[in-house]
Amino acid sequence: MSEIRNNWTREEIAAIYNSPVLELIYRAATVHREFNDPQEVQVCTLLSVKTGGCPEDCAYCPQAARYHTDVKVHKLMEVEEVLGKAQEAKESGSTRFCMGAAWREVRNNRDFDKVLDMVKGVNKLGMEVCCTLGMLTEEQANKLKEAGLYAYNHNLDTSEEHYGDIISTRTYKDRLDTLENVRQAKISVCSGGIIGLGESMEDRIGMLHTLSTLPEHPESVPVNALVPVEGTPLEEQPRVSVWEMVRMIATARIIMPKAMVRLSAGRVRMNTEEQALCFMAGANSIFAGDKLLTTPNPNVVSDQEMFQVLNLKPRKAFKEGEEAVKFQQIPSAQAEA
Ligand code: SAM
Ligand code: DTB
Ligand code: SF4
Repeated sequence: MSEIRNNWTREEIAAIYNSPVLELIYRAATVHREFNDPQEVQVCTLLSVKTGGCPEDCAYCPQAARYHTDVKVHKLMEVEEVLGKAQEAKESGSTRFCMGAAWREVRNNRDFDKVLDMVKGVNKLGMEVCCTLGMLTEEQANKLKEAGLYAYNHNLDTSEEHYGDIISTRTYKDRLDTLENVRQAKISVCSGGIIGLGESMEDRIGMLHTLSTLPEHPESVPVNALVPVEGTPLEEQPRVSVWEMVRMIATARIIMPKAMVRLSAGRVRMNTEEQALCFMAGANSIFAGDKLLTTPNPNVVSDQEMFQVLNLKPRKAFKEGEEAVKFQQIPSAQAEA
């Protein structure tokens, strides 16, 4: 039985990351089976509840006010409208609903009170409710927990060494402090990063090292492939190869065996076979719905078809409670294998 370790060294992680790719996938698939049901994949839906106009300078992000992108600024949505979207997501088979806001940090104002109401409402629907709102204080994390927040997403994005080339308006330590505030409030931690930002292999290993040596591993680790957006400094970045995605996912799976490893942004440019390799390598969660926050994502029907072809089943909310069977049962989906 593999053990859960928080003392991985960079050298150990590099050796795993650089092992022959088919051996790497085999090892990750083996570890995956020790801790998780390999057929089970969590289906999450994202909603941008406050879009664009962000004061930060994250080089990849279409929502930063300083870059000229096609994203239309939208103030915080109304609670009822958000709950309607959550209900729709639930009906299409999602069990986790994640609300994102283009904020640097949460402020103690009326908008935050509104977000707390959204959290309460989504929780009542029986979905796992997640938010990604930027930096949080301990007190704000406690308030979100009281409102029923299940998980909080705050990505490290890249290694500490590469961070300054991507974001200058806050520090790596700010990110880690927020993760600590989330952890102390007993909220499930979701933290991962992006590949394709122009980082080196050492940067990828550095990020995985930081995540896997936190006092507790994040419960959820999103691996995003950069979606290059026109108008951002990274618009011209070349596409990452599926093998790089597979190596990241497999390494994350091996060093953080119990985490949900999420195949996040970038799926629109991957076919079913490529995504199957990622599931084989231990990915066990996706975002569903034709939009991530502002960029396109595969539509629900094509994902339902993929689940049927690959014999995957959506994971239930909180691992119990109401069953989400709809996602895999659509009469039109033909197994095209
Ligand atoms: N403003 C908050 C923050 O930065 O924490 C929450 C929203 S922010 C859009 C959430 C995450 O989305 C970022 O940390 C980043 O990892 C990811 N992201 C943003 N733009 C992306 C892109 N173009 N491609 C891939 N991932 C992206
Ligand atoms: C994460 O790691 N990826 C999601 C979620 N957490 C919030 C966001 C991806 C955003 C991709 C760019 C966009 O759609 O704006
Ligand atoms: Fe703002 Fe978040 Fe985008 Fe950075 S990633 S610019 S903090 S919305």
